[in-house]
Amino acid sequence: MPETAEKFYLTTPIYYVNARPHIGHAYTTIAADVIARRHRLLGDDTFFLTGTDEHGQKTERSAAAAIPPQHFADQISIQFRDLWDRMGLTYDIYNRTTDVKHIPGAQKLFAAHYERGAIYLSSYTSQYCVSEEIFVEGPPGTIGPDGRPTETVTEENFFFRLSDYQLPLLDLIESNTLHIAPDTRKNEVLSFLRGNVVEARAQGLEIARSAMGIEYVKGELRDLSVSRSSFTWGIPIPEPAASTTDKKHVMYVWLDALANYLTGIGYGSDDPAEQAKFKKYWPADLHLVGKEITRQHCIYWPAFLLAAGLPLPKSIIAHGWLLFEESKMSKSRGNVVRTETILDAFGDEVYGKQFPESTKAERDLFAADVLRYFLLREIPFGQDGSFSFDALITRYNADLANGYGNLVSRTLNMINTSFEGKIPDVEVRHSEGQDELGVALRIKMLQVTKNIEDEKDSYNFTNYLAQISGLIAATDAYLSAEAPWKLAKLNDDRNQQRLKRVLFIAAESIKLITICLDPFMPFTTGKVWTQLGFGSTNLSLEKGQLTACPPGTKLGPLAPIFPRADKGLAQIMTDMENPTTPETTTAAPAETAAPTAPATAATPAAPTDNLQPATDNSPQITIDDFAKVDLRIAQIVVAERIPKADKLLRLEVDLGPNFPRRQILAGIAEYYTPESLIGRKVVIVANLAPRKMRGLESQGMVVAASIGPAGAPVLAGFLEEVELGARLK
Ligand code: ME8
Repeated sequence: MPETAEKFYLTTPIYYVNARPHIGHAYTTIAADVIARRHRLLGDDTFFLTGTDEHGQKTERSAAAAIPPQHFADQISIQFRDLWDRMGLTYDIYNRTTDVKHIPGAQKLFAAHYERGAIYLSSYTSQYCVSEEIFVEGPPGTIGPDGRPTETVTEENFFFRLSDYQLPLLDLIESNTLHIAPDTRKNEVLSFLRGNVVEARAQGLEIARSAMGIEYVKGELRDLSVSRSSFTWGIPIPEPAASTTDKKHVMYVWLDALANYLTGIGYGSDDPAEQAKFKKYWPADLHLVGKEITRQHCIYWPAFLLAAGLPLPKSIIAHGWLLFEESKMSKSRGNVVRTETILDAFGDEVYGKQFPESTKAERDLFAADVLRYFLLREIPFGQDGSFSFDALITRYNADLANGYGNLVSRTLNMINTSFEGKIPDVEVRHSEGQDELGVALRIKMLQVTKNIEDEKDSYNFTNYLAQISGLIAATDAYLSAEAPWKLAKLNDDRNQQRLKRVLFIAAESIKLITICLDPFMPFTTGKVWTQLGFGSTNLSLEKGQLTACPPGTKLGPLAPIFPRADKGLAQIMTDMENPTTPETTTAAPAETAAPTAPATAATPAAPTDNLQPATDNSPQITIDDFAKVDLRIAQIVVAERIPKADKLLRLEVDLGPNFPRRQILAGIAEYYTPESLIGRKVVIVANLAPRKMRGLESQGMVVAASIGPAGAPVLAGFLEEVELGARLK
């Protein structure tokens, strides 16, 4: 731990706004929050950045014509921010790439590249993967990293001379000047930078050596397109570059997004306070990212910084993926778990039942602690790990309800009954010789502290938390061996002294455990802290205070901290995520247009007497019947698969400013991908009685033609622009 206060600047990726957050996004942001809290606890001047990445082709397409992309981005960005706030995440800036402060900073970076000759204008044809916003090498039809065919892009673009940075990057990374962890990711980056030496040698190509003597293939790194001219949703490239072309270019979304790490702390601002902030915090101490965006952070980003004459970040750590049902949890696969499910289930069902008077905010914070602990204890940081509700409950009950919570409650309750709620007054050192178990536990406390300190920069959360679990178990074992409940019944002085010592040492251990767990579970450790009687003092890891537990401290009011979670909670959460089977198989398509009812929109009103069938066997209706059906124009703003429901998509539709947003379940998953729907204008039946399907309420129906023998749905749409909420008459 640093002896003096140091600055510490850390970042998460800024998330795309094309879909709502899931626990994969929460994973990175939680880990960053734990690191930020730990540094603050150590007294470091800490700055923690997160935010949203809002420009680019993907967002432009998602927004489509009717919702301006800005409006669309606003709607999704606020969902991320609201969730982080519900979870009590302590970011210092929530940076959005559409923010007025970001745009001049990103332009400044581009201009710096241009002025230093790192950017030139050219035109080319390449393959582009829109969902990852990256160029891909290969012929037309190449499959991109998202598993779909790439698109051919022929454009005039500005190019960044990435090829100039092959050797500088190799040297910086090999020498660890730019630290990349874990090693697997570092080696991946290095091998990409080196190229295939064996093959190149066989072809007679030039092989060179880096400063550390490692061979590499010269010219392996290609220049990178850093502007786009075929769409407009991005930051305009600045002068003087802009005047060198007739086309309107916007910055490549990755250059724009990476620049946020600079602009979030004041780069590009005229305000002296912002400039001072930049001077203080840059370079970043840590960029935390998921492993799939290592190349952008470990190759593009340092090259962009070198080209602008800016210092490099100190460290880039790439963690693994959360898997759900065996594959990477991702919005396009539809196998996501929403953090809100865990907040609501653990918060309301476990904490809310124990403390009915608690506020929703408290229940959220409690559940956020449970998720924080689980993700960082269960999955070795850097590796992929599976998420399951069962594992979450098992780990919670074992480590928190039975482990930490039980230790706190049995110790403090005994102090309450035996010593009128005051931490016993005892001079531990004088009696050490008589109390081997107590001495052993105190040695273990020091060992754990040292081990944790030795690992402070490894971000090995699993190991850190395992050490704390070990100390909890050792303290429990100490209590069982000393049996203070028996000592309490023996009234002689020797046994009373021993009782004091045992409870004092146990309290001391709980204090240490609580301090160590605080960055991981800030809400619940705060409660333990209050119960220990230190409510108003700050948790502090300063040297000398670790083991000091002032005797005579009056305990706060006691109550269980971690009520047991029932195994049935897993089913509740599963139902919240994977609602139950619909009653009939035709129920799902009926939410769009029943495939068996050709080309009809809504379920017709009940047949009126004496009316003849009009087409096929549809009865005639009157104009009044038709007027009952409220058909309106809506725009799909969220589209997600529903796990284990192959046919259904969950949509959220925007009906313009006069109506609230609503959720509709549509049986079109076999025909439309969620991404292709976002931003699309559709016709909905707005006054259909809501109905529950798979545990979710469908508040309307999307109108579609039903074609072919299978009744494939084709969504109704308009050729002209129509405003949201407009009624069809
Ligand atoms: O890539 N497991 O944004 P993004 C673990 N905008 N982490 C996961 C995850 C999973 N299953 N799914 C997502 C972008 N993440 C760019 C970044 S930065 C200048 C621009 C986390 O919305 C993880 O941190 O696709 C991953 O790197 C990030 O979300 C990707 O978020």
